[in-house]
Amino acid sequence: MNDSTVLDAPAGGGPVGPPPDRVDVIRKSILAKLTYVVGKNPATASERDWFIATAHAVRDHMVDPWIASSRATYAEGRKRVYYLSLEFLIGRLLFDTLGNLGLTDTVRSALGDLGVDLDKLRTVEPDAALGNGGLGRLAACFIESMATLSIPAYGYGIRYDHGLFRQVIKGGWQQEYPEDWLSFGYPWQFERPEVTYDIAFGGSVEAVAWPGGATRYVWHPAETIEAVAYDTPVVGWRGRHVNTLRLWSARAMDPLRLDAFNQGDHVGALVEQVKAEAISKVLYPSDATPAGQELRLRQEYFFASASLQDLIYRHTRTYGDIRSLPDKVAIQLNDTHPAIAVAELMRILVDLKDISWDEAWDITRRTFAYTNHTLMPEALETWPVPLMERMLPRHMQIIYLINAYHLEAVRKDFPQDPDSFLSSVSIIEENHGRRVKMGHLAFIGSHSVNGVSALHSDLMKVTVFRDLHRLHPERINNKTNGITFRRWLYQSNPGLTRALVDICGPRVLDDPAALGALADRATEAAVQQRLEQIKHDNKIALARLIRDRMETRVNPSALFDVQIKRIHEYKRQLLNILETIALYQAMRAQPHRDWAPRVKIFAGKAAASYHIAKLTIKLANDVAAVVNSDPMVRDLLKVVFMPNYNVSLAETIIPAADLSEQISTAGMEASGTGNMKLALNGALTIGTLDGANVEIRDHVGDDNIFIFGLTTDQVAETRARGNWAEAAIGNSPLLSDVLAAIEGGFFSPGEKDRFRDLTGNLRYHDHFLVTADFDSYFAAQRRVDAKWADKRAWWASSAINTAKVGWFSSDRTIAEYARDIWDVPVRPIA
Ligand code: NBG
Repeated sequence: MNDSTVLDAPAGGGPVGPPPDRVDVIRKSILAKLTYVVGKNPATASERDWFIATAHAVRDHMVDPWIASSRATYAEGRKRVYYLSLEFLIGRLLFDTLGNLGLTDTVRSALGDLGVDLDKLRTVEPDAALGNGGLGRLAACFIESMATLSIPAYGYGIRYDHGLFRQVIKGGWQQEYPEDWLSFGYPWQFERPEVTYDIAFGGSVEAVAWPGGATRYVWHPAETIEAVAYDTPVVGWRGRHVNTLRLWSARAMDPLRLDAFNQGDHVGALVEQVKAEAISKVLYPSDATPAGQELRLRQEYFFASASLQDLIYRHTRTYGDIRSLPDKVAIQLNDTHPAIAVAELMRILVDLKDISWDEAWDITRRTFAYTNHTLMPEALETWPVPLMERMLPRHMQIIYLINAYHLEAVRKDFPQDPDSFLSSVSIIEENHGRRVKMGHLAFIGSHSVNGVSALHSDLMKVTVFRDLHRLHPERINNKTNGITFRRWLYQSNPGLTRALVDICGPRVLDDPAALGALADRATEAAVQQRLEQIKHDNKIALARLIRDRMETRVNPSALFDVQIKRIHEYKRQLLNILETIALYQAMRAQPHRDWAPRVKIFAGKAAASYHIAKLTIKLANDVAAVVNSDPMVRDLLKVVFMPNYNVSLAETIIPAADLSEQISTAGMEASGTGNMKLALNGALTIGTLDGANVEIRDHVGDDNIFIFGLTTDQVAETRARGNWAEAAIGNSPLLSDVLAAIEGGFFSPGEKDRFRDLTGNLRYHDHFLVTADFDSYFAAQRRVDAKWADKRAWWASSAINTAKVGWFSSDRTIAEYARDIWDVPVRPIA
């Protein structure tokens, strides 16, 4: 399959196909890497050896533009953006890098000459999963878009030894195994052993009298470890600009205690090292569930402090004066995980750089901006005051002082407001044991606070940040999320990309607005046939994967109905499973009706400690086992739960999807980004008016999306009324039958109670309104069936989805951040 020619063509057309001399150069370079970096000869090299050699050869092509980008930034005195994120869900890099450098065909030919298949190498690259879900993947899309728009930027994060766990499904249950992305080396990164910073913890603070009556605070830490930098170059589209993803690894100051070792205490000699290095050992296994662990706070301070020290060093070396920091530096806090950086910057400015408190605060606020990614109260980080005092005593003092000034201003400006208002805007939570509210710290320490979809940003103003918003009505703004089309269209769906270039012109690769031309031709039979054929080919590829991995056969002509995302109650995979059961029962009752054949595809991981989510996975698998072995629905319905969802699996599922499930309880999904990827690839959305679904509907139009269920306001009203489940179940024979089947052990023969916790929740604590939305969802699914039956209508809608979602490019999102928050210029490609 040679699908990439179109991507290697220069902007605006021109000759295609790699020049032979270029192929020759790359071939020699790959061979040299195989010999001198990997230390193997072609006769004995494995695919992995070839991958490492190829990655090194490709990496070479990023280094000159990388250095040039950095030089130009210095020479022009350009402002830099620093994106601080505890997660970067980058996935594989080979094809993305090749595509952006315009080298895919060259490397394919060079490898072909050597008898090696580039597409096979693609699959041996480990999938770097340094993130849990949407938040981490967004960070990865953003660093690529920043490079594409030639914004000088660094992504800062942690180089976890072990990323998100590997999910294995055994007997229908999720099991977690450690992930090992580094075990064969990671060819994209440069180790920077000379770039290290000391990171301190614990100890005490001494108040020292200073000449002139001032007091200075000196922190005497109990423990110091080192942060070591690892750099991965990130090249933008068309290879114009290269930025850096700098990830920190933790290292003990001394590798071992030699005295203890020599006395025979071999384990004790290593204790310090183990403790220090635990910080970058594993990605914290949480996705919008409470963290509450000391190690997590150590991780947060570790990477915030290392990143700040690094950028301040760069700044002062270039500009001398720290006071110009906000003119030359914008720091974006990706959620509250790096929020401690607010206190750390104040400490550096006041304690180490001798800047007055007021001036330091002004610098801090003008430098930081904060993105909020969730409204769920249980996911908003707070840290117990005693833990903060013990681990970061000086920072705790600084936070108290920030809060004191903040509350003083509030009292002055809002003298008539009651104490409840003061406690609501205070950084310190006094009610459930004293805790530091990191969202409040980030809000108060930033000049901009943004949400990630229009609905989410509006809700922020009336929920979590209602009172802070009253104090600072100009601060909250919206930046609707986006996705990088390079990965989520060009690399994952080359067939569709080629069609779009044919239909919309080559400009479409550089300017997503050009996709609009497809809408004008959405009803043309030839266009529709081509889109259908591309989708069919992608579905065959996915069907093969399903057969190989799960020994289940699915029919590529059936409707592929896809829900792929973290497993969470608010995302309501359970609603989808209940509807699957209802459909199954209906099919069994009337096997000869003209049902639209469906394949229900689920994938996603549950947090290891999240009982209900894990039980939901089990239910999906148990339903799959019954349905898939029932001859009555053989050609009509299949259910598949694909294990170990990750970026690479998403790249195979998304181009093959017909229907995109975005069915969260309204008001709960901050944005969603899978919804954008699926719509771009021509899937129709079935969804609630939640997160970015609302804006997707605005773009594609009501006729090309299946909206159902309660709105945010109706959710609030329903909850206020109470007791909705009983009525919903009582009024819905379908839902009653579904629950009866589960509770009767139909899917768990011999263990009727297996799903008691799920059905019990539905009947008595249906917080996510699954029962309330069930009938409306079932009806929407039947509208899906009807449209599917009318092929012309379906493919017109599919074309319109692709045509109308160009706005969801992360280039657009990043350009908005650049203009409204960072105040940096962008250089668009088109
Ligand atoms: C997630 C939201 C998603 C959103 C991504 C990226 C967290 C805390 N939030 O709806 O749940 O798309 O962030 O903004 O992971």
